[in-house]
Amino acid sequence: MWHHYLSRHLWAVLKFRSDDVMVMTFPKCGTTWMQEIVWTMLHNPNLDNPKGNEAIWFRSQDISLDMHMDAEAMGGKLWNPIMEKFEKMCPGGRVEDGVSLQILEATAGPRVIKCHYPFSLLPPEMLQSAKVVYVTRNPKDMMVSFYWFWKDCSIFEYRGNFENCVRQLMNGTTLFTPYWPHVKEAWQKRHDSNVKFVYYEDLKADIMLELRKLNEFLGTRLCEEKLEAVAQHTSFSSMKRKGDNHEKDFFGETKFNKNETKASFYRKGTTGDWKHQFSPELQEEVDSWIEENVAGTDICLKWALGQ
Ligand code: PPS
Repeated sequence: MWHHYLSRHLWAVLKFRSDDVMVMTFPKCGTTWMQEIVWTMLHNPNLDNPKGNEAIWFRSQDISLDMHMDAEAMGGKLWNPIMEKFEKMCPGGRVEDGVSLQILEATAGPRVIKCHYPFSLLPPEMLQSAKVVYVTRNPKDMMVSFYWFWKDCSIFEYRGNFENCVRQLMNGTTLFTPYWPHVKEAWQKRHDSNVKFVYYEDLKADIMLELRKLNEFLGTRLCEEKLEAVAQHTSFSSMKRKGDNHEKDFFGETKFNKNETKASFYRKGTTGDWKHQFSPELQEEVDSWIEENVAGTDICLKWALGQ
């Protein structure tokens, strides 16, 4: 489905620009956090840009979202709230030509583009112009986050349990899998001058250190005081406070079954939550999967084993 969609629409329409910044991730690894960080550094360093009050999902388009708009792929169900917003943002636009793409075309630079596709599905020449910030996370925490998102977001109608979800992620039978090639392709490109490889765990451990590195990578030249302000503005509590109100705008009333579960897109925002979710047997299985896949590579994820 991806290849069909990509060749039919995406690369025919999307032209990368020299000031584009793409936030690329396997889902649930810290995409939204990084989108807000990059957008704020580029567009709102004084925290006075009124656009900053809009949901990040409207300021930073997701090029992998259009795939979900395919009525057939989603069992005929379109993301209505997004479509309504799209009509306002892009009058006269045609859904079948790619919603995010048309909004992106009309977006003033520097654009912050969200993407869950791996490098191998992107045109190689992209890196001659656009910069890519790739974020990854302990795969076990990604799995927990993935599960709760699928379970609580009513639009997916996910009926599996945690183990089912983990197995689908491991055997590559769910959206955006396979996981390993996604991470490994980015890892291989980590020394490219237009690529910044970031760990969610490093952002959690020392946000200022990571912001200083991003400042250099993006060429934003923000002083320490401004970086401090960005750190505050993009902290989990700050993003959750604003973001919980934005969820309805983006996903519509039915998105999370809030009354039953108090669920939210901004769920916990921590590292190591997997310890509360995995049985010892499942942990062993996932650890073996990680071990097998990092064997023979220098990819830095061995620290995710055991613990
Ligand atoms: S998505 O749907 O793929 O775009 O999701 P993604 O944004 O990649 O991942 C969602 C998880 O990131 C957490 N999150 C944050 N953590 C720390 N700080 C900030 N500011 C932040 N914003 C979002 C979010 O809570 C999800 O993780 P879990 O573990 O589910 O809480």
